[in-house]
Amino acid sequence: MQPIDFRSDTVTRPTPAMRRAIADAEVGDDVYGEDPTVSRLEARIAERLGLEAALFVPSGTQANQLAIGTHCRPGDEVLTESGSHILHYEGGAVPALWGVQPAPLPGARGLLTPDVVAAAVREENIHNPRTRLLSLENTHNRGGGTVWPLERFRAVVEAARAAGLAVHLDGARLFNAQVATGVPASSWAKLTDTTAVCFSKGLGAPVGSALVGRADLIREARRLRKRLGGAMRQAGVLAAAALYALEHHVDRLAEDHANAKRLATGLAELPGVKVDVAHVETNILVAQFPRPATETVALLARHGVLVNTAGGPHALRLVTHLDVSAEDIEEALRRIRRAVA
Ligand code: TLP
Repeated sequence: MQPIDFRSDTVTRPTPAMRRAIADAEVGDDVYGEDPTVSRLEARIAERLGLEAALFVPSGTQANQLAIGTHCRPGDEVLTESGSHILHYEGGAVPALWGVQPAPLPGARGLLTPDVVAAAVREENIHNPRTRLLSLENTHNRGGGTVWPLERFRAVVEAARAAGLAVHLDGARLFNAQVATGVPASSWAKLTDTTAVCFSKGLGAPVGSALVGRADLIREARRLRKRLGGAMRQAGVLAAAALYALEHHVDRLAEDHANAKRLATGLAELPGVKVDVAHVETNILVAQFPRPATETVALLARHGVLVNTAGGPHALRLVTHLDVSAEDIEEALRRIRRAVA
């Protein structure tokens, strides 16, 4: 039995057409600035997001960390929602790499309010860390794929600006937010100093992310990328996949969103399973199952459905993507129904 894999949208494999784009890529040594495909990708993503410059990096984690290292100095503080990826899933990098203190703020499904941000900014005083940066996430992963409504995002950014903070956006799934709302990704990005986007999530590229932002910040991030060992040579083979993904895999994210909604509706009909179907906005859903989460993960795996835990004792995360079809959703629901019967 072929497993149906909802662990993450990172598990996709490059399509035959993407593999052809990879094979045909024109390359050079990007450390010398001589890889035309990387340069094209950096120009294209900066333009798409309405920002000045971009840097191609191996991972979303590195894009976020380069932003923090660029905006902050040791002893500074970064404000971020308490469920954010930079707090939970980046190996403690914020303090480990930069000597920066993260301040977790209370949010609702990953979203903050201007008041919460304003209240968290510390006054200038020798006792206090300097509050330097606000880091937001759109869509919000642990929040369940939540999209930031643009006006709320703007209000929160304004609260940060009023306090003199820089603003970073972890937009690993920013194109999911675009497709779910019809609001261009640039509308959020243009309000930030730096935005990270991933090509290796819903867009289906095998590797790669970008840090996009003001030219002076991206120049500094380029230095830090070298320091972290993230400067790559003939990386055009990877950039070609990202370019292909940007061109061909953005609009189809709507299918992933429809599949997630259908999956949520089917799960909500199972005895003891709780899913907030109305809050499934993009390609991520969080469901509560009656048994402890790790037990359910193992049980479903035995029935050919792969999922991840999602933080809470009973919470599971299911993510739809390019390699899961509408038929796979129906088959997965049959398998899950059998497993929990
Ligand atoms: N998230 C992964 C895991 O790390 C949890 C996943 O499977 O969802 N920002 C956000 C919002 C992310 O969800 C991720 C990946 C990243 C950054 C980091 O990207 P990578 O994995 O490329 O370092």
